[in-house]
Amino acid sequence: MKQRLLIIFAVLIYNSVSAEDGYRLWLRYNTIDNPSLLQQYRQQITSINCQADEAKLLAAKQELQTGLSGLLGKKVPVQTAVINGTVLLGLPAHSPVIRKLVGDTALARLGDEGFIIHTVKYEGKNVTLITANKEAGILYGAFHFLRLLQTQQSIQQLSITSVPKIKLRLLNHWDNLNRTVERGYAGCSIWDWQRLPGYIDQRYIDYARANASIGINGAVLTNVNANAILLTEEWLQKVAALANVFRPYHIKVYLTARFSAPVEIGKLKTADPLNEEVRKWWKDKTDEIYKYIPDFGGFLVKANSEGQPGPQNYNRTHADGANMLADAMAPHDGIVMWRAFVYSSETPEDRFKQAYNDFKPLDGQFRKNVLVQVKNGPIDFQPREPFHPLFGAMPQTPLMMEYQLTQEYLGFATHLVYLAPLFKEVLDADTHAKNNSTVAQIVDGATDGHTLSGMAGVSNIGSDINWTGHPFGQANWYTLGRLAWDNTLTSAQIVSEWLRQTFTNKQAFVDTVQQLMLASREIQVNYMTPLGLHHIMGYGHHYGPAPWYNKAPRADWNPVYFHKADSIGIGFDRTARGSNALAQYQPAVRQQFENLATCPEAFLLWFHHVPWDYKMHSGKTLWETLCDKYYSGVDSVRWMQRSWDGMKNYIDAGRFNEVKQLLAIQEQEAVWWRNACLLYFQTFSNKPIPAKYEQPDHTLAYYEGLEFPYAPH
Ligand code: GCW
Repeated sequence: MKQRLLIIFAVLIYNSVSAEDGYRLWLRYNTIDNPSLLQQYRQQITSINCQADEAKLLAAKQELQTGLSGLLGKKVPVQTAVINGTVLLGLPAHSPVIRKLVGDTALARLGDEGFIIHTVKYEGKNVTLITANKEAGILYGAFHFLRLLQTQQSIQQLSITSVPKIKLRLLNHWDNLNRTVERGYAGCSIWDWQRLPGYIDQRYIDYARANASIGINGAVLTNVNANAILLTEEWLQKVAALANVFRPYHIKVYLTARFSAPVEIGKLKTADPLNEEVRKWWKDKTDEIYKYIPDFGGFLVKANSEGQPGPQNYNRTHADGANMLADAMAPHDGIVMWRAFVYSSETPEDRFKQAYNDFKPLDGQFRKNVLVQVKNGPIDFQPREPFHPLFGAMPQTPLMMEYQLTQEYLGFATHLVYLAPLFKEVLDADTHAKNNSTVAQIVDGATDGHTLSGMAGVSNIGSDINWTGHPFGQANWYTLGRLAWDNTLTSAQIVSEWLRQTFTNKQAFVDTVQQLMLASREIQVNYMTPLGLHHIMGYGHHYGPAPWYNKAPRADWNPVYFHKADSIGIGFDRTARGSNALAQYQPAVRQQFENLATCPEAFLLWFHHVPWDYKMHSGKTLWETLCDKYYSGVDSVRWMQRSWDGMKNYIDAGRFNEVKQLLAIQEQEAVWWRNACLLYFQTFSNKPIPAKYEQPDHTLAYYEGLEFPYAPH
C-alpha cells in the first residue's frame, strides 16, 4: 500500500511539470499510469550505462535519462557499473563484449543507421543492450526503446533489429527568409533568422529530438521558391548554427538553390549550366558552404516551374542543370534533389502529362548523386490522386517521394485529416513496371537496385505552441518519419503508436480515435472531391470550394479546366479519346483505368468524362452517387464530432476543447464544400438533390460571392 501511494505521488510530481499544450509532441514521458506495469519496468530498468565515446552518444544518453526518469517516475542514474536492469548503450567497435553478444552477421545487416535492442546476460546481469555500428543507430535505438515504454509494451525479452528502408528521410520546409511560410498554417517559420546565429532557440533542439525520434535525418530549411541571398556568407553562418544544433541528432541540413544565383549574387551574366564560369561559381559556392557546414547534405531545386528560373531558360535540360550542381557536390559526397514538379507556362498540354514528358526522356542522364523528387500524384497534393506516372518510368534514376504534410488542399490546419492512408495508398500502388514494382519498392530502391533513396514531407511545422496548428497535424509529421523508416508499417500501427504516446494508452480512447483517424481522409475526399474530382478549390489561397472559378491567368489553374462539367456529364477524359495521359502508365494500369467498368470509382473523374445518368456499380446514377458522397462526407464529420465528444473524460481539457472546436469548424466547412459543389454541378446536371437530404441553406450565388482576401497562402 505504501509503495502504491509513493508511486501515485511520483506520478503526480512528474506529470504536473508541463501542461498539455501539445509542445511535447509524442515525447511526453509522463509516468506510466498502470501501477503493475510501472513496477515491472522499475525492476527491468535500474540504470543507464554508456560505453566508450560518451560525447558522441550524449544525445542518446540524455534522452534516455530524461525519458526513462519521466516514465518510471524516478531518476534513473547513469553509472559505470553494470547491474541487473542496466540499459547498456555501446558500439561494438569500442567493446569486444558487445561485439560478441550480438555477433558480426547481425551487425553487418545494420548498415550505418540500423540498431539492435536485445535483452542479454552481460557479466551475469540482466541487461537491455542497445547497439549499432554507428552512433546514429544507437540514437534511433534509444528512441525506439522509449517508444516501447511509452506505448506500454513488454520489454521482458527483447530481440529487435531495425534498419531503415529509405536512406534520405527528410522534411522540406517551405520557409521564407522573412519568416513567412508558403502554405504554412501554424504560425511563422520556426527559424528565427534575424536572431541567428547568436541565439539558439530551445525549439531547434526539441525539433531535432522529435525528428530523430522518428528517424528523420535531414531538413531542407528553406522554400523551394528560393531566395539566392540564402547562399551568401551572412546567411550561411546562420545555417551553420542550425546545423550545429542538429548534428548530435544525426540530422543534416539541406538548402534550396535558386538557379539564377550566379547572376543574382555572383554578378555573372548568365546562369547557363554549361557555361564554365557558372560551373566554377557553383563549385566555389559549394566549397564555401562545406567550410561552414562540413556535413552539409545538398541542394533541393525547383527549376522551370511556376516562374522559377532553370536550365530551360538557356535551352538546356533538367539533367544539365542537376548535373552541374551534382558535379559541384560530388567531392563532398553531397546530393542534389531535383524536383519533377514542373509544368510549362506556354504548353497548353494536360498538366498531368508534363512532368513525365520532360523527365522520362532524361532517364539515365543524371549523375549518381542526383535524385529526382516526384510528388505523389501528377497534379498537386489533392485529397486523392492516382500515383504519379513517373514512378516506374525512370528505372535508371532514383526517384524520391514528395508528400505534403501541410494541408494546403486538405483544410489547412483546421481539418482533422490523418494522412497515412493517403501515403499508403500511393506506396501500395503497383506500377507494373516490373515484377515487384509497387511505388514503395520503386522509391526504396528495391526494384531497380538503387542505393540512394528518399522520401520527403513538405513540413506542417510552425511557431505555434503545438508546432502544427491542429493537434492532429502532429500525427502526419510523425507518420512521415515512421513510414520513411519502414514503409511496411500499416496506418493502424502508426496511429496507435502516435495516440498512445501523444494522448493516453487507455484502450477505449485509442480504439475510438484510431477509427476516427483512419476514416478521416476518405471522409474528407467525400465532402471535398469525391469520385476523382480534383483541383476545384478557391483560387490562389486554395481555401474552400470554387468549382466555378475560370478567371485565372492560365487555363490549368482554373477548376473548370479540371472538372469539365457540362450538360452531358463531368470529369477529365484522359483516355485515348481525350488527353491520353493514361498512355503514360504501364499497360496493365492504363487498361484498368481506361475501362469504365474496371476503373475504381475513386478515380473515375480523374480519367473519364462521365454522363450524369451513367449507372454506377451500385445501380445508382453518377449524379445520385455524387450527392450521396457529398452528404455522407458531412454526416461522417458529424460522426467524428460525436466520437470525439465521448473522449472528454480520457484526456486533458485543453486539447479536448481545442479539437472539439476545430471539428465544429470542419463540419461547417464540409457543409460549405458540399452545398457549393452540388449547387454548382446541379446547374449542369439539371437534377435535384434527393429530397431525403437536408437542402442547401444558401444559393449558389451566395457561395460564389464569398471572398477571402486574407486567407493564408
Ligand atoms: O502546390 C503548389 C503550391 C505552391 C508550391 C508549389 C510547389 C512552393 O501551391 O505554393 O510552391 O506547389 O510544390 O512548388
